[in-house]
Amino acid sequence: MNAKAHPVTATDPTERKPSEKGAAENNISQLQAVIFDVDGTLAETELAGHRVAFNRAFKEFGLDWHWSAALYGELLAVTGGKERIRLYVETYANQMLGRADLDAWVASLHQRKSEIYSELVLSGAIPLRPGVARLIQELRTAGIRIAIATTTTPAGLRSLIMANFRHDMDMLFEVIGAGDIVAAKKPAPDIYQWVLGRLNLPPEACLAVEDSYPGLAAARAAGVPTLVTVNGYTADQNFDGALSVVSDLGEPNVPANPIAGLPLTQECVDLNQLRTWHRLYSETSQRAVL
Ligand code: XBP
Ligand code: MG
Repeated sequence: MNAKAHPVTATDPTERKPSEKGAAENNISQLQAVIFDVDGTLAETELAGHRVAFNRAFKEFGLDWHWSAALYGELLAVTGGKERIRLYVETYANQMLGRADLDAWVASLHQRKSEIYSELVLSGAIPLRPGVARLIQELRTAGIRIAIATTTTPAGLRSLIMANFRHDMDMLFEVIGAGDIVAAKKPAPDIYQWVLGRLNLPPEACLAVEDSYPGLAAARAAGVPTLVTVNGYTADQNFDGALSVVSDLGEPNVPANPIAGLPLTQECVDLNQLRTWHRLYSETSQRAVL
């Protein structure tokens, strides 16, 4: 296990005027929004969801490709389904690189994969991870703003949310940053910057929940303190710089396990725990700039 977390760092507020600085410090000392990743964080979608959908789409397109569980783990190094198909072509099927219509062909293959994924998810095949529904409900009740920052397509997300919450995603999440809405996918910070812009909040007023190294890197590059909930594909990744790393969000009768970073002081991650971590983060940030 390579997961460890380092002390959090602050953005440099010295560029702000004193009055702005005071306002910003007030803002960041209170948790105002939680930004969730989707795949691997809300649900274990990769192995039995996206991977299966890719393989079914390959068959329909007459391809003899098969992404095993292990190969898919390698391909997860790249985020985004179209980008992942391209990585496979470049690494294992480079005879396809000669196709003049490669971009359009990849897009249509991915489009079909996305339809299959939605059907799979709507059939109820992919449940939420422990604690996800509980925490989202608690945040809603407390008036904490909730957003999404994901590389997956909006259609797939809509299906996942509909299947598990019986609500349209726009009812649950105030801001949804998904798919190709930004050009550079995680680990680039763009999707987090886009979401922060829509929330009109500084990154320090938010917490991100991620499951992977590319997700953590994206959130950190945007300045958002990040909780990591690991899963089978990501448990051995490097989580340096995470605020805290835990096994999952846990449930009152099925506690989460602490892994690294700020300690889990309760049996599961709830709003109180998030506020405690965020307060410790804000205090560290403010001390670092004094
Ligand atoms: C994870 C991803 C996604 C999915 C596939 O996204 O990298 O690309 O594996 O989804 P995140 P699409 O963790 O940011 O939610 O095929 O819809 O791109
Ligand atoms: Mg993820």
